[in-house]
Amino acid sequence: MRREEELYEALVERLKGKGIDVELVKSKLKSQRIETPSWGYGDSGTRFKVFKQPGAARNVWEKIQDAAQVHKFTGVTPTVALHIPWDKVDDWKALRQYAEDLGIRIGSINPNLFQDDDYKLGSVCNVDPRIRRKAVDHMLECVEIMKQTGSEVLSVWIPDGTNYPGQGDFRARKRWLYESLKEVYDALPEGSRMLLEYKFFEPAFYHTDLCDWGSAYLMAVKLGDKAQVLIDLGHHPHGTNIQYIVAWLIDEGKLGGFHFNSRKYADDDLTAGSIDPYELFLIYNELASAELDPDVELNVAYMIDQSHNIKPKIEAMIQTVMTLQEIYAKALIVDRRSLREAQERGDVVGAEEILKEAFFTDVKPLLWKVREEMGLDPDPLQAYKRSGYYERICKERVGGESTGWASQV
Ligand code: PSV
Ligand code: MN
Repeated sequence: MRREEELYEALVERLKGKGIDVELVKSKLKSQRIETPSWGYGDSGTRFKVFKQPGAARNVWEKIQDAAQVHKFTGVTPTVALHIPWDKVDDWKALRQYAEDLGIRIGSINPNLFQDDDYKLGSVCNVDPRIRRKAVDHMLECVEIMKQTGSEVLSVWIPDGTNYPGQGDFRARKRWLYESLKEVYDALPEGSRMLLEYKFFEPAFYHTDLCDWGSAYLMAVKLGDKAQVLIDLGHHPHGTNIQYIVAWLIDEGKLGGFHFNSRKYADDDLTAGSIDPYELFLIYNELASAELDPDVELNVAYMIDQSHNIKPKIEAMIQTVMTLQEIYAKALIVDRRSLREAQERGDVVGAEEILKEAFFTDVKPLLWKVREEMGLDPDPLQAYKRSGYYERICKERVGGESTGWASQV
């Protein structure tokens, strides 16, 4: 027997001994879906410098090519998120077809309300009705794009806020925010959703209009069933218990989506799980616990929101996807029956140990088996590196302008 097979058999034996349904865990891992962001494939940087990378995608067509590569090697990333106007094209039907021919689909549509000179003092919360109109019209344009691309998610991040006390009227801005979102909400295509992403600071530094899960939740409730909250892991003050927010939003039926990334200091868009994998595990633990509960209805769009400023972009994306698979697997093998019993006994140490045991279990043999059964290479990162794709795009993608963070267009 091969060593991988032996390790897999030993793990299965151990998990079965704890009453874990290994086939269920494997089927959950096979049906895991993660959306990658078009902007993660193009050049990006900080406000100090964009370091251009050889082979980086220059336009949406090349971004889709790269997203398709990530799906080819991981098998779990069949959709790509677009950012408008960075990814704007004349013929949406052609773009949709192009993606489908490469084996993927267009996922969420992300309006951009932060890179137009008119938005200096805000978009939908701007004191000037002309600018508020422009921002709403841009979101309505994104709704049209959803219809043409078959997208079911409008992912809205409102960057509005103020930099100084007295600069704006909080209550008036709140009403403008709601009115604007309501007009867009009412135009959403049948069967689609609006996800509201909050962020506590940046680009504004004194206050932000949609700053936390409470404000996003409130807006989502006022708007209606098609509006839900999106959690971007980089958008909280230090020390925030994100897993608790996850649990509350799930329980209220208002958790709609995730932007996976990681951060050390601020919204750095670092690789998910790179700074605190245990935090990511505790977040996934809440998700897995709800998924395995027959009384809970969940419809969560799992998306990556990362800009790979110094890592090779496709490698970084595959690394992220593999991390999300590994952490999800660890959450799926938590011994939930023993955990509940420990909680009922008031056994604090025992309960915590159950979580730690799952977290520290090496689930790689399980993922190896799952990938083999999916007809994939068990090591997507190495398989991609061997494929020669990177060398090819470095030769082919020379010159030309980039769309996205690097160009600000
Ligand atoms: C804002 O920081 C954000 O998280 C939003 O999701 C934007 O769409 C994205 O980053 C742009 O990179
Ligand atoms: Mn985000």
